[in-house]
Amino acid sequence: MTTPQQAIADLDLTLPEVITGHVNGVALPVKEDAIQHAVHFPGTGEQIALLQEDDPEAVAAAIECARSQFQGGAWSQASTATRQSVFRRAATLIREHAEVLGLLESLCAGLPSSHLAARQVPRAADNLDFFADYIGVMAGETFEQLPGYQTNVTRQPAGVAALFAPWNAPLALASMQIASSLAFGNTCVLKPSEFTPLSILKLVALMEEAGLPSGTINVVNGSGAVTGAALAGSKDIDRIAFTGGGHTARQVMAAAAAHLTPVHFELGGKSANIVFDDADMERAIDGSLVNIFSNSGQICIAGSRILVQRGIAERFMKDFVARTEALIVGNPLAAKTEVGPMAFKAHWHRVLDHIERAKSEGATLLCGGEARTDLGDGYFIAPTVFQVDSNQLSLCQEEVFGPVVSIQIFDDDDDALSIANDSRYGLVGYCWTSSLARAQAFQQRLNAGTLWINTPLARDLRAPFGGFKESGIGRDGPRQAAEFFTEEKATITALGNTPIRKLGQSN
Ligand code: TXE
Repeated sequence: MTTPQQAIADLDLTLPEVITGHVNGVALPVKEDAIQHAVHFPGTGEQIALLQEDDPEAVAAAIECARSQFQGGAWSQASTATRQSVFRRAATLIREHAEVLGLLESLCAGLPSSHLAARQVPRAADNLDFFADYIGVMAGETFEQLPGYQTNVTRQPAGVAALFAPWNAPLALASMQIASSLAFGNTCVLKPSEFTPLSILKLVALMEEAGLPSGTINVVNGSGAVTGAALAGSKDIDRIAFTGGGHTARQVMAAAAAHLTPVHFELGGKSANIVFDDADMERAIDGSLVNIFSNSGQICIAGSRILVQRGIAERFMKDFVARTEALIVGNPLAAKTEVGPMAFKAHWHRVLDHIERAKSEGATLLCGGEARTDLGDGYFIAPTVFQVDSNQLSLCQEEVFGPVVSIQIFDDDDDALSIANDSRYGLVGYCWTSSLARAQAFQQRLNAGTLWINTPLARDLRAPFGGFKESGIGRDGPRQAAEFFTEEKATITALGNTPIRKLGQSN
């Protein structure tokens, strides 16, 4: 078995004993009296490093650094060509360091490293390239309808952005927050999850190597309650982008309300994966497996509620369960692993609690349903399939965020739609059918930000991404990011001697 130590040595890496924040281009010093959190490798549960918590004073200093960099203009007023070339150089460096980034991500988040190096790490590079392209073609607006006047609408960067990255896909998601704020000239203070700090620090180092001025991205580390709360509650930030859970989002929003700081939220989902009776069965099974078991189910777009039409239900369930039982669960550093552990121990317990609750609420267990303690001390859970009769079970209403899926049988399209929409979330949906008309009719009535038809995730960065209801506020996307991370401004110019009312001349 590949151990973390072996994988680290193979890539000639050295992990810091104590991970600290990164402000103004340098790692913060280790302080004797600071609180430290242990960072564990979820594949074995062993401690791989310590994380130093940044207290409110350290957070304030990071914000001040981002502010002074913003006001200094080295990034906020850099030409578009400069920002494009830094992004593109950083994207190239990310691709060159894909293996290292994949390993660092895997060491903290427990995602299979081969999957990371092949998919999620390149995605971080793609995010930067995409925004580099976008800022090269985005335009302001001009209105000429008012006779004698010309109106120009332009944008300027909002200022300092506070970015909160989650632990389930830190690189892919933090890089989207970084790209969509920095592209328009903002600076930022980024807080990674306390469980997954390593890959993000490397990403920031690569961006600085690519020419990003020091102080443009500052990283603070620590728990949500201390470091996160200090950042979210600061009066000196101009925007908050948060990816995480709804419970935390409510706290962040309450903190932001004190200063009316605009928020952008990418939260959870309980997405329906609908298999109609005219679906290509093999494709539907392949896709449904990917939709729930990618990232061990720790993914906001998980297709965690499979709805299958009665006529094909028996065959679908039989094949789906057989393939689920054949999934390779194990060490995320092993090349063949398909399903890794949960990212951290408390989350492992949380997912196991969901499973027990589903059993006690009467869901029928078709496979899995337990921890894989036979695999050692890692946070493994057997991929789990339940059959349910009701969408009201907590299993169908609450985001489990693990390798756990429910299957419910439906009779007709209206039935499927009403189950799919019966959720406080509305992030995405998937449907499998050979009738495009059927899929389109479904698309018009599904309350979700994205519908994938006959495919698992295929991300088009041009399209908006985000959710209805409790799945979030706002959308990722180029135009949407421009709207959120800039202040829009109108300038109205008289083109000649347009009349002006004469006041003070009544005598
Ligand atoms: O992460 P949290 P949690 C969902 C998933 C999961 C649930 C809870 O269902 O089970 O959320 O996740 C920081 N002020 N998603 O609680 O709390 C924290 O340090 C400011 C969906 O384990 O959302 C971390 O950096 N910040 C999701 C970040 O918030 C605070 C991804 C996210 O942590 C804070 C992750 C505070 N008071 C979980 N408290 C997705 N959309 O992909 C915590 N934080």
